[in-house]
Formats: sequence, structure tokens, C-alpha cells
Amino acid sequence: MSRILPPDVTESEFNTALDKFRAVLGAEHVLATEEELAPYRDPFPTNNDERFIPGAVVFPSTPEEIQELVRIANEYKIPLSPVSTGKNLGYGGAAPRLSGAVVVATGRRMNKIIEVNEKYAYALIEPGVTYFDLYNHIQEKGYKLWVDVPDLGWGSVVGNALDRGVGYTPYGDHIMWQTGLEVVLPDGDLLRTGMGAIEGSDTWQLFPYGFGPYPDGLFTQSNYGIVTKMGIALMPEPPGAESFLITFENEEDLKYVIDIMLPLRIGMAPLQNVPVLRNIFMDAASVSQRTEWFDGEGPMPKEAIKKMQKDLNLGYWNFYGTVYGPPPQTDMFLGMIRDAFLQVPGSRFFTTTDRPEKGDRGAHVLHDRHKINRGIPSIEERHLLEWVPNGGHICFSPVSAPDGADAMKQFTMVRDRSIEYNQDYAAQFIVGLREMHHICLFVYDTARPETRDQLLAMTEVLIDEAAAEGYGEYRTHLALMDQVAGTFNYNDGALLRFQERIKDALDPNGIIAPGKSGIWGKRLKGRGF
Ligand code: EUG
Repeated sequence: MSRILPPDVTESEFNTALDKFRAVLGAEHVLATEEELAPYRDPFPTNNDERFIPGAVVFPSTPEEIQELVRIANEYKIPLSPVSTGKNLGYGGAAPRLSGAVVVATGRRMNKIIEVNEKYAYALIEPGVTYFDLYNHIQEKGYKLWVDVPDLGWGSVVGNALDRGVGYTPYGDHIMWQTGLEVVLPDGDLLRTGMGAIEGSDTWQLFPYGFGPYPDGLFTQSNYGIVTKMGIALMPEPPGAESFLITFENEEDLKYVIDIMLPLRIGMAPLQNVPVLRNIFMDAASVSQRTEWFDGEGPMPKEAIKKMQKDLNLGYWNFYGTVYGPPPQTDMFLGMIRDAFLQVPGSRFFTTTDRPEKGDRGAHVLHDRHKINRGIPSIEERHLLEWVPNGGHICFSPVSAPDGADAMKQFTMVRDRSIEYNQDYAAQFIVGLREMHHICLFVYDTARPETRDQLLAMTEVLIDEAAAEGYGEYRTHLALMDQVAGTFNYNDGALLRFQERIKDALDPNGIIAPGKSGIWGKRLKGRGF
């Protein structure tokens, strides 16, 4: 296979640039053979074309080295695509949006926990620190602090926050709890945001806003720089916590569940964490394979869905959350939550003590959530991919109002399309305060390209169909970034115009991650596919 080069770069220029990268980093920290680059491709490719293929991978170890890399990249017009650990699996993994770009895998060697401050409950870390790393470090030190973890704890704390990922303790909105960035800009300048802009300040991780315009958000889901350090607030360990599961029998119960939930959540009590409402496909896929329930082609029949519910002792919808505090408070909150939701006919309420894990497959998710909701990283949810052979997934992730009718509208929209396109729709509504991330997970057999093509086609239809109703995605796969950016179209796309102007001002050569989030910059607009 011939080498994949970025636009406007000859093979000899590319090789010269790689040699200069080697001179900065050491030859062992520059990868360029097809075999070495394979792990930096999309783990679940959406196509058979040469899309999202890295041209090389580099492993810097300091901000100064990254400054050098950026200077060389500008000289040779080599795009650099930063990732931290690259575990963004349902959205493209470590792969670059533009083929030929050099992946800057900051996480490989920049994985220091620079500080964990117990008194003020924060950490200052490099991009390679995973949730497991930070959790284990805190355990070893004996600090009474929790890290908010996402569904899968193997990824980067920095990477997840920069992609505006979420977790499930009261600190679930990761970018909201971010407290200060250090960034290498596209021209090689080095920036610290917030109070970090004052030499020797001891409030960098205490007050994120600093003085003047607040730039931190510009480095999330963006291509305006390479983040080399980040502060993150940690939650002081509460005196107690208990998790609960409430099951609801029918698809249509969604409406009532959401309307009951909102007032309990928006006041931050009694629903204190980021609760989730998962459909039976999501929970069944965590503990079983599709063939156990239905061996045929086509959408799963109603009776098979009922059988999953019955055998796992779950509902069509399953609501998981956790209460925190001293036992008199958690008992009171559990009682309030129970009384409110049990108004829905047929609903049932369980705590972890009502459903011991042993011998109860249906309780597996409850116990996994009990860990995650207490800041203990887990990778149990990876078993979702075993639902079908050679499992891969694409996520469709629109944001919904926390309103029963709205949730029902989104649910029926996706359910009906997934029946039409023969896909199993594993649904998870993740409740912030005033919105829900509606995560639609489609697990498919990667060895069957026709299924994958159908799934991608369906997702494209859903993006437009949702946009027509005013819904937008909070995050998307590389293959869908241009389309999703196009749906944020107020005033003929004023937002993307603004983003492109910032791009051109900071990065006139279009060096950093061209095409990320639909932002290409002048030089490469219309040149990537
Ligand atoms: C999941 C959660 C997400 C997402 C994609 C997948 C969970 C899978 C909260 O965001 O974007 C089990």
C-alpha cells in the first residue's frame, strides 16, 4: 500500500519532516510503518476507503517538544492530530479526521499526576493520566477524594473533559469541573489559562476564570491547540452512598418517568448525581448475546424483548441513580425517590441490598453503576460489544430537553428508524440538570460491511431528521462531523463562520487537526473527504 500523504505535501517533504520529528523526539518516538500505525486507525471503520488514516504517530514528552513539533509542522505544512489516549472508540478512536495527518499521541509519555491537593480537592494532570491511574494514585495516598469516571475508565481524564464527556457522580459534567489548562498553540506559543496566567499563582486550580475573555471552552472539541496540562476538581468522599434501580415495564412509561424526574433533579436533591435511564437492549447487551433472545434476521420481535425483561427481572426502562451523605439523609432521599417514581403503574424499586449480584444477571448493571457512581473506574460496559459477533458501535448522541413528550418524540424517532434499518437500538438517557444526553448505541457486526453501511446511512438520516426538530448532537464520529456542524445553522451558519475565523487567525497554515468538528480553515477547506 502506498503511503497516505496529507494534501500539498510530497513524499520527500513528508520524510524530511519525519526526520526532523525524530531529531526532536528520538527515532523510537516516531512511528511510520503501516503495522505500527494500525492501532491509530478508527477501531470500527465506517467505510472501505482511505479515510481517517494517520500518516505517522509521534510521542512527545514535554510541552517544549510539542512546540518544536508544531514549528516543523508549520514549515512543512504537515497536519498534526492531537489525541491523549485515543479511547474515543465509538467516535473514531485515535484516528485523524484528515488522512495523512500525524497523530500527536500526548498520552503515551505525558502521563504525570503533577499534584493532587486533598485540602482543596483537585488534581493537576497530564493528558496520559487515565481514570484508573488517578483513582489508583488517590487510593495509594489514602486521600478521601473521588474522581468522576465515565462508563469506561480506561481513557484519559483530560481527553474526556476536552471532548466534553460526562460521568455519573454529582461532578458528572467534566468540562464544568475543569480548572485551568496549559496549551501549545498552533504557532508554538505556550499558554496557561485562568489564574495560571499569573506567574507563581497558587489559585490556578481554584478559580478557572482568571481575567478577561474566558478561552478554555475554545480548546474543547476543537483544533486550536494541543493541551498539555489540565486541572480537574475532585469530589470529597461523602460519608455514605447507596444506589438504586427503578424498573418500568413499558416503552411509553418514558414520558412519565422524565416528567416525574425533572423537579427531583433540577434542585440537585433528592436526585444528587447524573442518573441514567437505560432501555432493556442496553442492559441485556451488558450481560448476554443477541442470539440468546432471538436468532433470526431483522428487528427483534416484541416477545423476545419481553423475554429479556422477564428473564433479567428488569423493565423496558431501567433507571439508575445514587444518593450521597450520612445515612439519615440517604434514607430520606431514597424514600422520596421511591415514592415519586412508584406512581408509575408496574414500576419496581430496588437498592443494591435488594438485588445482590450473585446469581442475578439483571443486577449486574446496578452493581456496576454503584461503582461508577462512587467514582470507582470500571470497564464492564465493554461487554456491550459482545452483543453480536465482531461487535463494533457507532453512537448517535442528540441532546434532549428533560421533558416527557420530548424524550418520547426522540425515542420513537430513533426506534422507528432502527426497525426500518434493522438495527438494535440500545438507549441511554443521561440526565444533566436541564438537558439529557440521549445516547443511542448501535452495536453491529464489523465483519458485515452491509450492516455497517446501513447503520451509517441511518445515522445520517437521524442527524437531519433530529435537526429538523431542533435537536443537535453533543459529539459525533469523524465521518459525521461536517454533517453535524452543518446542523448548527442559525443565521446561515454564523457559529461555524466564527469558528473558522478563529481557526484562520490562530492557525493560518491549518496545522492542527483539520476538519475536527467541521472546522477546516481556509487552506484545507474542501480538500479533505
Ligand atoms: C456512552 C456514553 C456517552 C457517549 C457514548 C457512549 C456510553 C456507553 C455520555 O456519553 O457519548 C455505554
